[in-house]
Amino acid sequence: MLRTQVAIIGAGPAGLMLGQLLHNAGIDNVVLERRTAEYVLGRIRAGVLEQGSVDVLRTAGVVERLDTEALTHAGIDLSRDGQHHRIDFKSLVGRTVTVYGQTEVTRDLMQARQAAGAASVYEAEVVALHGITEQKPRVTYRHNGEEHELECDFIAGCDGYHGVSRKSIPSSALKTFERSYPFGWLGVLADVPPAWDELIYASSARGFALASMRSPTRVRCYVQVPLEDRVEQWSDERFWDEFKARIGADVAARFETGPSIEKSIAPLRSFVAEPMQYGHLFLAGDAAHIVPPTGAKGLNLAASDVFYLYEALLAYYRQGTRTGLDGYSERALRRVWQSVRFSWWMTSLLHQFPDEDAFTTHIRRSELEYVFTSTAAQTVLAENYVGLPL
Ligand code: RFL
Ligand code: PHB
Repeated sequence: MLRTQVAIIGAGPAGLMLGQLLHNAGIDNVVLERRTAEYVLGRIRAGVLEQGSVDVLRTAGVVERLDTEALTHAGIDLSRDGQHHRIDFKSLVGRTVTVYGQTEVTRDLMQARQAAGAASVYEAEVVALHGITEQKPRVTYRHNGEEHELECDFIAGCDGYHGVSRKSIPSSALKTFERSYPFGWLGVLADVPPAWDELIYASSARGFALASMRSPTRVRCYVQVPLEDRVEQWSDERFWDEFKARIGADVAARFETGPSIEKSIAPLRSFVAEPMQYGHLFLAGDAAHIVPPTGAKGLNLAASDVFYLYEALLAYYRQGTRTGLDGYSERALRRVWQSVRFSWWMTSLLHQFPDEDAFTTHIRRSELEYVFTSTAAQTVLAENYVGLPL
């Protein structure tokens, strides 16, 4: 049987960030990932990092490429029916965000882990967690057609929403909170220069659209679609026509589109599981919570969870204190709910809700108007978007 100090399930950003922080601190860990590294890198997801997340990556020593290639954005554009309003983070709260794809974060972390010689097993599906409440928990996983066992002090469940970790907590010990939204986001990645300097969050009568980017030569764009829609129904041409109709005539007129290199639909949902720990198992990232992408918080919450868990494990191995570990869930959840609230608010503010009554539509319009005209309201948005302190 293999043995390590911390068994990390999942090589998404949460698992890889934790692995690097622990490795640098001399705490032995093994990362078990169900998919291949290439598959993990092929999933196109988030694109915006809060300063706190960049700081975590800096602590992990994985910022060399980020420091030269990432884009710094000092604001976003909120538009309604093609009318643009800039939310100036720099002047409102004195902070900025970093535009750098989740794929790049993951790639950098994978390379750093490989260079450090830390153990990762890909195509290793964890099938069960054993003895979570005992001194020496174990995880069993399937790799190359054989079953293997890994014994550890702690298990970090960084295996996303569909992983086994959360499901291993007895349902009597877990409370879940959920809200699904009646729409999804259709996203397209394309190698064309963005016709916008900052991200545009666009509310329009046809539905929400987001103009984002990955680099000066690559865009990531989204449109709100009905839940029933399938990617096959959306040719590139149809997507770009719809995107242009929502984003504003000025931007549409100067934007040269190109063929998509990735296209996918994701449903929007809020989900929280409490507590984020059980015995020697600690959940981090999407394993414990999901937010709709409108607030750009999913990846950033993974980073803050991991940072709290890292501090707690460090205190345990360096000073022998358990207080950090005991308080992990409470500390992490406080920040999680702030981001859940903000993501829900941004989603409610900017999307078209089918079958909504006229009163609610008026309230939504009025709220957006308030954000456009009130510095106080803009400050609230900016403070949350750039990220609350860790
Ligand atoms: P991840 O990235 O899902 O990684 C979990 C990893 O665990 C592996 N795994 C297992 N490994 C071994 N054994 C098992 N039994 C396992 N079960 C699962 C999985 O293969 C996977 O590699 O979770 P993590 O690390 O917590 O990171 C969280 C972020 O990925 C997530 O919050 C964001 O990407 C959310 N998100 C978005 N956030 C944004 O801010 N902006 C976006 O545009 C955005 N788009 C998205 C998204 C999440 C999506 N999902 C989860 C459906 C689009 C999608 C489609
Ligand atoms: C992205 O670039 O994929 C992105 C950016 C901001 C969001 C969501 C997604 O709020």
